Amino acid sequence: PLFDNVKLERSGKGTTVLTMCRGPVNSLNMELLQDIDNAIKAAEKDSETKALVITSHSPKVFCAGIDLSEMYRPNPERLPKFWKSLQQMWLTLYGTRLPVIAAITGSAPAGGCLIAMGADYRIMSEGKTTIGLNEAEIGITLPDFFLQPMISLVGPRQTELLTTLGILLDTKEALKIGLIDEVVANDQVLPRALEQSVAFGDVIDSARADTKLQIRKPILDRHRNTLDEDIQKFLKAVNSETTQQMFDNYLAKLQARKK
Ligand code: CO8
Repeated sequence: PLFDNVKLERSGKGTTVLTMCRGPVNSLNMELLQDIDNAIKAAEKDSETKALVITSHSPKVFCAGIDLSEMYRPNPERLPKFWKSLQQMWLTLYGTRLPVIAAITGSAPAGGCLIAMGADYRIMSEGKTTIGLNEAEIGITLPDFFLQPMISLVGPRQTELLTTLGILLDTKEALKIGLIDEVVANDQVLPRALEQSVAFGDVIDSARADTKLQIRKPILDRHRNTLDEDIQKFLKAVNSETTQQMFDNYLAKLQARKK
């Protein structure tokens, strides 16, 4: 295989499926972020690929967000490289000319929601799954590039309400406010995503992609122009003892929930 943490497969009819497969929950460490970035670039270069579906190997979890071990008592040399790989993956995903359908087979908190928001269309499985930006629950301030795509999808009011309270939405609520576009049975998520990808892939490419990027340009430019500022904020936050203590508490809470 080309990548350790993602599978990239043509599915016929011009769609390539990118499956995140970093068990158990696709938490985003540097290697997974780099693999997602490089896999999207590989799909872009493939002349047979007209659309991309992004999904998870797990029927329960789409992506658990950032791997907390990258930020908890971090390796100081790796930390900036890790964050750069997230910034870069985001530029590639949000800015790709390919139409991207997120086949959200399970929960998508925090960074998992970010990946879903990078897509052009979101299909999520019904059930006990949740999606949203819950960083406030941990006690960390959301980076600007997490907020902007949510504002663009659900508007400033809903974004402010949900992110300041750190709320994760169930699929019904997420659908109602437009954070996702469809809810289907778990085993129908991928088939529906493939169907929808063909609909996007069939539109005259230049018109579709140029229009998409025209809409996304202000957000992409804003991110490109503040990469350094964003990394400094991140390093300052993670390197503070207060943040580290909040991670202590949050990790204990996650463990306790399982008992
Ligand atoms: N990072 C690392 N490990 C994780 C993460 C994670 N994000 N999420 C889960 N795991 C681990 C669990 O600890 C567990 O490990 P073990 O089996 O060794 O105890 C294993 O993965 C399986 O997890 P669960 O048993 O909890 O699996 P469930 O299927 O019951 O639940 C969930 C899956 C819903 C994904 C649940 O694990 C969960 O809620 N995880 C936490 C999600 C979260 O809050 N992520 C936030 C990350 S922060 C972020 O993405 C953005 C931060 C950006 C700003 C930074 C500025 C400072």
